[in-house]
Amino acid sequence: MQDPIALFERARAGDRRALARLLSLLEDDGEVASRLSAHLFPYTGNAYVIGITGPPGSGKSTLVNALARAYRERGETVGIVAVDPSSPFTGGALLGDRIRMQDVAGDPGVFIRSMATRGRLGGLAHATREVVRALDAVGFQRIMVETVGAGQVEVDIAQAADTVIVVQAPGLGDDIQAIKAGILEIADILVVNKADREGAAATLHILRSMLSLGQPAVVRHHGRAMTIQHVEPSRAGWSPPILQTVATTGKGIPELVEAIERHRIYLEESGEGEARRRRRIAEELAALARERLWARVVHQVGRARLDGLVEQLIRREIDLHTAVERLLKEL
Ligand SMILES: Nc1nc2c(ncn2[C@@H]2O[C@H](COP(=O)(O)OP(=O)(O)O)[C@@H](O)[C@H]2O)c(=O)[nH]1
Ligand SMILES: [Mg+2]
Repeated sequence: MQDPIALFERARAGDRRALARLLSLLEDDGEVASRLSAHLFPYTGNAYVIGITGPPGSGKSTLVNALARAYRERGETVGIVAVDPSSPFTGGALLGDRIRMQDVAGDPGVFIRSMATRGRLGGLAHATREVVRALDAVGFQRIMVETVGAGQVEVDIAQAADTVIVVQAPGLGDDIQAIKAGILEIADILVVNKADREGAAATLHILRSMLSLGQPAVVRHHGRAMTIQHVEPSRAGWSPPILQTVATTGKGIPELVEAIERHRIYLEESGEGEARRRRRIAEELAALARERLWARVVHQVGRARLDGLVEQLIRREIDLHTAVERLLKEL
């Protein structure tokens, strides 16, 4: 097997095949991945990460392509990670993503990585973060992570970004259910893409009114005006703008680039960026520690013993707390 550290050096020097191999090693998890991850960690923390999430077909990939072009024009290098948990194979949607991004696909300053779950949804968020860090470590300045905004894992992945863009499009996201799933709360910037389509104004209106519910509202109480704070503290000082774009023609893209820049400056000046990074790495540390500890429990105690405890729990012969205490004692 190739020396993973040498692979990293080659990837840093611009060898794209080495980079692809490197990412595969990281995705495979296990001992080599841990060693690699440890080795590249000191090189990370320089890229600006943008998460793009929203329903399938809203134009995320087309938007990513347009943004990548804009950043390339400014001389920045771009890493793109397309995550599709719904696709167990590297086919269908991911191939579509590549087609939508073909503008920038041949550009040496752009690297596109597609990720599918391959049946390990739990580890997808972690694997994506490792891949993003690797792209950061080899020097990509802007990293965009595209996810389908469907479930908790996708939300987790998007939230690992510095700026989170939530994309909606007329006719897709109008149904409140689709918008509600916690996705609006994580948006730093909202985009109504396909603004050339009928119904864009209606989508914009729905988003505006949904968003305003989360903003401080002035109400009258016993004749006096009172402000009700609904916003979470971290959101104070930043109201997510709602932009309209036509990703296929590039309309609205300069404004989107500008909004991302304003958000970046806001994060920096308010200290919120630092606070977010701190919170995120603490969460990742806890998640990884939990995973490792559990793996140790399974290894040392054994499946049979665990099955036995489950059996006792089912029969109510033992309670959860006692079961955990026993497991910990057996370590
Ligand atoms: N009319 C119109 N079509 C768009 C726009 N943006 C993307 N599309 C088309 O919508 C389809 C889905 O786009 P895609 O980027 O793959 O969406 P994703 O699933 O969210 O990544 C493609 O056929 C795009 O060409 C837009 O602004 N206007
Ligand atoms: Mg896509």
